[in-house]
Amino acid sequence: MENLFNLSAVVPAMATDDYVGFTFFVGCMAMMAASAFFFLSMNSFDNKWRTSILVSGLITFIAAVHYWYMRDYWASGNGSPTFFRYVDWILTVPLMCVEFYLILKAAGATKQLMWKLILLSTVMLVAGYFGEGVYTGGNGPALWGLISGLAYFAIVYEIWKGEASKLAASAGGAVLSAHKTLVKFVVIGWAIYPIGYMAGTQGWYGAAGEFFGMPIAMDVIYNVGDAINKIGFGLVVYNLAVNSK
Ligand SMILES: *C/C=C(C)/C=C/C=C(C)/C=C/C1=C(C)CCCC1(C)C
Repeated sequence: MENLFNLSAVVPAMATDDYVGFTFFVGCMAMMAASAFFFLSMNSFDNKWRTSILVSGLITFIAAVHYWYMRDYWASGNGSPTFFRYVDWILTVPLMCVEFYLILKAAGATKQLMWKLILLSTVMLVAGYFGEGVYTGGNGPALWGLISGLAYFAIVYEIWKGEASKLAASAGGAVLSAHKTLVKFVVIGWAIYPIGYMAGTQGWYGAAGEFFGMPIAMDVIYNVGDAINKIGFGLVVYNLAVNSK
């Protein structure tokens, strides 16, 4: 009964030298702040941009909820929250694909293009989860990582050289430049994740893992990647709405 009033016994405290836990904590705060920013600014834009800004806010909000949980999971000494990490991604990455569709819709983007990107991102993430959480022995992580990587390259091709890039070129102006920036996020920003994966799983690429020092660093890499990509993506869309108000 007395424990009821002793918060430290109920809420796990995070050690001040726990730098991995700290990145979960800061990540959570950043996602919350970004969500408030996107949601509150939404109504100041023209109708045609509101859904895009709403989706930006949903991406960071879903991440904020997961980071809240993952921060706790980590602080309680459970290690890497692999399952919830992937639940977060399987919800937010398809929404990032929806962003591409939304900004290119006026230029003629089809639902088919949207579903293609969503399907590829699902393959990329399910394969990644198999390698990181299910088939973790032997060649498992390398094999599933390769399959995941192929789906990743297919996404890059589609938005950089494929149909999406042609639509962006035909739209021109602010839409084209926003599309180009989003492509850079996918090519450079998303490439952070396979590095985290190599640091956290066993495989021929072991040197990467050893250099970074195993699972601990993997979460730092993923947390930094999420902050850059989720908030950055949202800001590109926000900037597009501002520029073409
Ligand atoms: C907000 C979360 C985002 C943008 C997550 C993106 C995740 C990836 C691009 C993950 C990619 C992976 C590979 C390309 C190979 C190894 C396995 C993954 C899943 C880490």
